[in-house]
Amino acid sequence: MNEFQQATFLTSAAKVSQLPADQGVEVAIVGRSNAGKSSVLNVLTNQKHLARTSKTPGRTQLINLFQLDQTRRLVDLPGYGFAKVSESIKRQWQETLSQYLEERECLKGLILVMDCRHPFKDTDSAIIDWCLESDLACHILLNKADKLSRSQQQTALLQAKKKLKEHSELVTMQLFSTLNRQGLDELKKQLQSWYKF
Ligand SMILES: Nc1nc2c(ncn2[C@@H]2O[C@H](COP(=O)(O)OP(=O)(O)OP(=O)(O)O)[C@@H](O)[C@H]2O)c(=O)[nH]1
Ligand SMILES: [Mg+2]
Repeated sequence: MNEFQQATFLTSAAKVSQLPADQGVEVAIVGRSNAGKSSVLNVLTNQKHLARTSKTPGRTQLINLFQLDQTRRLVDLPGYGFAKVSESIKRQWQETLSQYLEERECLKGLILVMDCRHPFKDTDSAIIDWCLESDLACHILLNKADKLSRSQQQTALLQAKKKLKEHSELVTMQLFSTLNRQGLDELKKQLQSWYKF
């Protein structure tokens, strides 16, 4: 499966109005700052430095677009919930994020990355609710599973599933670790169905 390994950086945008034409199929990676969004992208594409990762939260400040082929794109969205960013920047990002989610016609699904030890924080739940209301598919990664034992992982997965208000086909969930690639095949399957590879 090397559809994802072919990914190349396409462009960065500070605003929705700067994005490339709203055509083809886009899947966006969202989540709190430091949840591991950029790391997920790198593991998925098997490229260590495609998306910048950092121990410092708030590293990804632009909408970064990666191209799989002529019509398929992956989008690394800036993280939310980073306390040290000024209020005005936070507000601006919140607006950009909601504008992207609401307006982007080619958006096929969201990958919502959460730390499996601290799921459903801040905007996470709002995004899930928004997906359910807007009929947009959302696949949740309970990331950093390597930080938990196998039994703790199962507990975290069960608890997270219980928390989902609605058991909808629209919202799916799995454990993941960018450190040891746990869950990578499951993630690829989800993406392949969205992209119709
Ligand atoms: N243990 C462990 N650490 C991880 C995992 N995924 C990411 N990390 C670490 O978490 C930190 C943040 O990862 P990033 O991929 O930069 O997170 P991000 O969500 O893109 O953060 P922003 O760009 O700030 O929104 C880095 O130090 C990563 O090495 C994982 O599965 N396990
Ligand atoms: Mg990032």
